[in-house]
Parts: sequence; C-alpha cells; structure tokens
Amino acid sequence: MATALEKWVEEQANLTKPKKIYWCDGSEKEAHKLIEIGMKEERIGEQPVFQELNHKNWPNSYYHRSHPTDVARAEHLTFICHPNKEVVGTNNNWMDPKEAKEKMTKLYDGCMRGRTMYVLPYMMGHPESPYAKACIQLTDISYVAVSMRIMTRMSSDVIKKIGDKTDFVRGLHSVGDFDPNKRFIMHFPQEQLVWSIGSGYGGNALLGKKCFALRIASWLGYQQGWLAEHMVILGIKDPQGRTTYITAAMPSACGKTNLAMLKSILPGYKVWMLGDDIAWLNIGPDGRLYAINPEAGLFGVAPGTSLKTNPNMLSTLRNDKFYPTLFTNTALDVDNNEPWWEGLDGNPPKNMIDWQGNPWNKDSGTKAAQPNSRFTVSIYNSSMLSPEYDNPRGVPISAIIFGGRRTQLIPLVSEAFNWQHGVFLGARTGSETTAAALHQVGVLRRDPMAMLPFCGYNMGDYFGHWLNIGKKLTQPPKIYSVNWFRTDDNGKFIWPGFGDNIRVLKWIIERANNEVEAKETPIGLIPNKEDLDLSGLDISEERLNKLFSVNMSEWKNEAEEIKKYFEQFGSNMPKEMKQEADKLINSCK
Ligand code: SAT
Ligand code: MN
Repeated sequence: MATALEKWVEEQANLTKPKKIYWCDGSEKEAHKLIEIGMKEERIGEQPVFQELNHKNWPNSYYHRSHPTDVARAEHLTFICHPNKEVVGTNNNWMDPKEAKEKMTKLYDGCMRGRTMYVLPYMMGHPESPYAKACIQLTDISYVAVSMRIMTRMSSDVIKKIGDKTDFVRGLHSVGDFDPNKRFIMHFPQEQLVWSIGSGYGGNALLGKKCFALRIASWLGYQQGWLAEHMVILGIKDPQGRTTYITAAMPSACGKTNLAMLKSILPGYKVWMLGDDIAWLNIGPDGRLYAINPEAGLFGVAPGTSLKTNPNMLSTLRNDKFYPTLFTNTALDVDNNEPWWEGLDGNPPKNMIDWQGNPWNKDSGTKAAQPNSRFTVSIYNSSMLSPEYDNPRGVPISAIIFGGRRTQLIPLVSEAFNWQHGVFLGARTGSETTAAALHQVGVLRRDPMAMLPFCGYNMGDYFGHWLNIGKKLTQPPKIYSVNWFRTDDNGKFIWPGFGDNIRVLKWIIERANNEVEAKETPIGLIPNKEDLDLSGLDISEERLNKLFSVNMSEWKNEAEEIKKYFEQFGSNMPKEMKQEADKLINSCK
C-alpha cells in the first residue's frame, strides 16, 4: 500500500509530468552528484546551473547565476490563500484557495516535462526536537535541491519519520520557464502547503525558509501557542563563564547577520551564533521562552561582507567541513576563478565579469555583483556555532531585541517597561531606506517585528498573539529597542557599530540578569552612564548625550504616526497597542 507521501508525490508527478523522479537521501555523495548534474546537464538559458570555483581559496564552492529577472523575493507575486480574507489581513496579498489552485494547476500542467523531479525530505529543526517539523519539497532544479541540503537537515530518515502519516509539510516548486508573468508563490496555511512556480531564487524557491518557517509556521504558531519570528539567535558568554541567550529582529540592511556573528572587542566576552534569520519560540515547561533555529544554513547577502564587517563569515565561507558552499549572482574574478562583490576587502581584481557575465571594471557605472547576491553555506562551517545549536529543546531566551535604521529620534538602546510595552516597541519597528534598496533614500518604512513580508496572517491578530504569549510566560524575556544608526548634525554615524555593539549587548545581558539599574525616560529605560562599558572607545560626552537624547516634541510626532500606521490593520488590532501609543502621546505633553 502506498503511503500518503508516496501518493502525494505521484499526484504531483501526474500533474507536472517530469521525465524522472529522484528521491534524495541528503548524503554528501549525492550532493556531489547533484552538482555534477548542475554543471553538465541542467541549464538556465545557455548557462550551466553550476560552475566550479577556485577550490584552493574557496573550498567546495560553486557559482550559480540565476535568471536575470529572478534575483530577489517577489512580494507582489506572493499570496496567502485562505477562504477568509479577514484572517489573512491587509498585510498580505490574498487569494481564495480554490481560485489559486485552479490558476496554479494550469501553470503546473506539464511544467517538468523533460526534467527531473527531485523529492527532498527535510526537517526544520533538530529531528529529536519536540518543536521540529518534517517536510517534503519537490523541485525540478539541482540548485534548489543542493541549496536545501545546505539550509535544512535533509535526510531519508525524514521519510521514515513521516511513515504513513499525512501531517507533513508539503512544498511543490518548479522553475517553470522563469517567466515573471507566470511566477507565483502561493501559501495554503490550512494544508501546510506551498505552491511556487517561475522562480529559482532564495525565498521564492527554498520553500522551507520564508514560505514555511515564517509564513506558514507563524500561522501554526498562532493556532498552537508559539511564535515563528524573523530573528537571529545568539548566546553571549561573559567573563564569569555564564552564557545569556538573546534573539533580535531587524528589517533588512540593519546588520542582522553581522550581529549574529559579532566579533567582540571587549575582552572576556564571546558571541555564540545559533541562527541568523529565523527563530521558533516556544514556551518551555518552566515558563521561559525557548528558541530553536529551524534552519541549518546561512543564506546571506554577499555585498558588504568583509574582514571589517564580518570576519567570522569570511572564515565560514572558506571552511571545507560541509559540502558544498554556493555563491549566487556575485561577480567573478576571471583570472583566479573566484567570487567577488562590492565591499569585499581589497581592490577589484583586474579581469572581471559581472553577475550577468559581462566584462566589468570600476568605470562601468554598474554594480559588478547583484546587490542581493548571496552565499549559501552550512551553519556547521562556522567556528562560532553555539554548542547548544543542536539542543533539541532550544535555548532559554533572556532578552528580545528590536532594531531598525533610524538616523534620528531612537536612542542607541532602551528597555521596555514591561511585555506589553515591548510588543509596542516591536510593532513600531521601522527602518530608513538605504541606497542599496532601490527606493528613495532615507524614507521611513515601518516593518513591525521585521515580519511585515513574512507574517502569514492578520497583523492585528499577530500583535494580539504576542500579547497572549506574554501572559503565559512566568519568566518572560525583557524586551529592548536598539538603533546603531543615529547620526550627528553632519550626517555622520555617532556610534561605531559592528564589534563595538557588544558594549550594548553587555548592558542588555546585565539588565536581563538584574545586575544593573537603569534610568527611566518616557520612552523606556536607558543605561546610566557608568553602566555602559566604553573602555577603549573614544567618544565625547556630548556625542554620547546625543546618542541617548529623548526629544519629546519629535516623539509626539512619532507616536501619532505610529497610531495612524496601526489603523490599517483595522479592528483586529488589539486595543493595548493603541493604549501604548496614547500613553506615549500623553507623556509628551
Ligand atoms: O530570499 S530570502 O527570502 O530567503 C532572503 C531575504 O530576502 O530575506
Ligand atoms: Mn531574512
């Protein structure tokens, strides 16, 4: 008798009509074979799917160029499909599941003709974790199969684990013909199902990541009493040998990955990384909040990664432990057959081609690497991976940080008065746009909890869910706001950032462990001067004051804008969030 899994795979094959079906086992031997297929057999246009890079300098590394129209997540083509539009909220594109299925069935019909369908069995989370989920993705391109081996725990054991059960997470993915007009990413939360076609890139195609581990998982968490969050997880070891675990959410271009891999400049402090993108947060038996990273790899933006900004990442990328490492849409140093990107240390090499394969030099007037070019590398290749990473129960979280890029207004760090105020700090999160992000520079975009593109249900209900989780925690983490990006009157950053951010983390863990007092302001608790460790840092009293200054007339505007922003989430918005905004407005009088 065929299992539910076998039947489902057969049905999808009847629809998509691949030449053959290949069940992956997740082994290294198989990864070699898939890379080989990507180099010799499969193509995107004229291009092979993989090219080998210089293994002397970049061990186990391969290069991939995506279709030129397919270089980032396609939010306008991403839908949540639930019969009730209200459940989905104004924060998502909505489609009725029946309509979505009809539309996609037409596009999927025969889309894998002449291609191989890879069946990828993978776990999100450690297989022994009570919080882990067994998943199957089908795809028709070796790049996605290999990427999923890096990003998840892929193994044929997952097939055994699923057995004849029906409740596994399903994803069907095809690159189709890369036509942007026939590109869709459809989520069916009630069925734990994702259907994606037309893209082979990142979050559109690696369905365990944003599609499942955030959009569908946030919905599951809402039903089941846990949280799926867009957060890094790290442990900070202090000179006493104690490790305090924290999570942090930040919109893109705020240095989230650099924070996850922070190299401390304070002696005796060490950061252990547990995750750089996604955290699943569950209430433990002791009433504390426990975090696991459901992923097993890092899918990071290459441009800007250097020995200065993230030395740990560069050594991770050059580690040969886990096979393979992928570079997607970076530029290429032709003479040395090495990847290159803007912001990498040193001058651009002489003989270069850009991410589309055209000759490039610094006078070309374009970027050599696609600004969203990426590396895909196993988390096990990082020398700073926490020894607790594989702990099935996760790690107990003492502090949650919300950050954004704000050149004005928001102090370097502040602590919420309580959980509800902390949820408000998360909900107001926003970031000013940078040149890297193809929009007008310096415009504030709100991105509550950095989850706006990833919350799989009504944002108002999501805030309500956060408030409820707080009520169930007997030992809730403290909640913080950070802002590394405040500028002086000349537009220069006041705070050095990067490795110096450990000074802020130090204060946060001391507060979380009830070891220092703090100063009350209307917007939250800020450090007493003597408690922020500034040893070895040359910063004037005046600049320090500016970092922490609270200007109440500016805050009044902010509070009113936040209140207005919340209105779009309609009647599902919990009254507590409006109350917090009103409290802030009143304290500005
Ligand atoms: O492409 S991903 O969604 O995985 C990465 C990102 O855009 O944050
Ligand atoms: Mn992300």
